[in-house]
Amino acid sequence: MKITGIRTMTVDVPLEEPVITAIHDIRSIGYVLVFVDTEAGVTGEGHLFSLPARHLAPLEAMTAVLGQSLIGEDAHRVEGIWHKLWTEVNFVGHKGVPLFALSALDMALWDARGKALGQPVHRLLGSCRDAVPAYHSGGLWLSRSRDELVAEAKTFLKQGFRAMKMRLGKPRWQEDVERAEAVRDAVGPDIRLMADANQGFDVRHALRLGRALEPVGLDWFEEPVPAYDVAGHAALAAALDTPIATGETEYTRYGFRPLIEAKAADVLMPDLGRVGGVTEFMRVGHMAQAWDLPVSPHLYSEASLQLCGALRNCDLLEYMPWSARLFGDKIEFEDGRARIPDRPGLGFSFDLDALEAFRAAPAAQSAAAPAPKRPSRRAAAKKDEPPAPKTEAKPKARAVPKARAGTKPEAKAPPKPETAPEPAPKPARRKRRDPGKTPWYLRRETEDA
Ligand code: SMN
Ligand code: MG
Repeated sequence: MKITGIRTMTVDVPLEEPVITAIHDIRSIGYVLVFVDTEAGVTGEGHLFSLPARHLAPLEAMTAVLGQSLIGEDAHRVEGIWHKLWTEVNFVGHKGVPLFALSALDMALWDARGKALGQPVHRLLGSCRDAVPAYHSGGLWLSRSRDELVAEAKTFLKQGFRAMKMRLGKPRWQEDVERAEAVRDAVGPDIRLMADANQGFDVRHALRLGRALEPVGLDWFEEPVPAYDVAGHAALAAALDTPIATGETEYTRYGFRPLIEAKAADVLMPDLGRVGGVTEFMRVGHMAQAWDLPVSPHLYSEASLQLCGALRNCDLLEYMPWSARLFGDKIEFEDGRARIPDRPGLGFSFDLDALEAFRAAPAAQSAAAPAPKRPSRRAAAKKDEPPAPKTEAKPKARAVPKARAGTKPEAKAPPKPETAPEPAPKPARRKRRDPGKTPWYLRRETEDA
């Protein structure tokens, strides 16, 4: 199934309310959507998200450039393509922006494979379950008062969730303990409760807090210290009965291997858009099986369902409602469990009509915009946060045709990639590229010949 084109599109979706964690002040989420067109008429869709949305421009550029290496390849050869891209980004790096791009492209390839074969991705990978327990992660923020925490936890219960995650990071560790106790009292002993410190503490603070939290019976204590402090995580994992979870900022199996070797994590949390896509997530999941460790996907709730459906040790989904607005299809819940979709591919297609209103500002503009001022942690934790900026239709300035999933390429003339960076200054609509004028760094071997 020959790949004929790669298209990208960026959207910036405002949140209903600002999200404050120990290290985040999030007002909107930026997404790069990527479309892999094939001569079979199937289009695979992948995506990555960016915090802050201002960083979309380099992420999109890398995705578009790397995507050029897919043209002419067989979309079913995901393993081969993964290694081709991995080799290509050796110089710029096997972490960061290149890995986001590789991840989104790999996601789109699996989606295309599934659509072409009429099978959900979990079945292509080898299925193990039809539904997975999900924990609600879209609340219980640091900015909530104790009463608000309790009320929100009860709302999640009413919605059917049997698991949820709160955030930690109050300046006084005693306050974090009081808040966790209040949530535990509100939900009862049988609900799975997790707590995420978002890397906000040093080891001593985390140890004191972790010891005081043991009676709360947390399912895990997430990122208690900075992610790069593997020894710190290991010390906490050894000292506490509460499991330690980490890994959301790691790239590839080479990021997870040292965590396992150092016994720094009881739960590994690969992020589909960062770890290296579906292909690499599976590798990390299988590597974790050799140590009998569970993995729980970080964000990417919709697409990650396919991994939960394919990995025996991936048995708890993080449900974050943010990305729901990207897709026409919605996650189906029953008694706090999310159904693994049986629709072909990843099972969630972009709702392009709805996303039109969220088209991101052009790259140059967003790159030039000043970074928003970050409030101090103390100020951020205060309850009276400013309201989220109003949703506005952004100017449609990107010179790309509206991306359409599943569109058939025209007969005999497969669509050319339309979003690869071009040397020519901003044409109103990108023209079909004459192969002879393709810049050398985007040219395929066949074109060189
Ligand atoms: C998290 C990460 C990024 C944005 C918001 C929240 C958090 C999680 O670490 O694990 O959900
Ligand atoms: Mg986290």
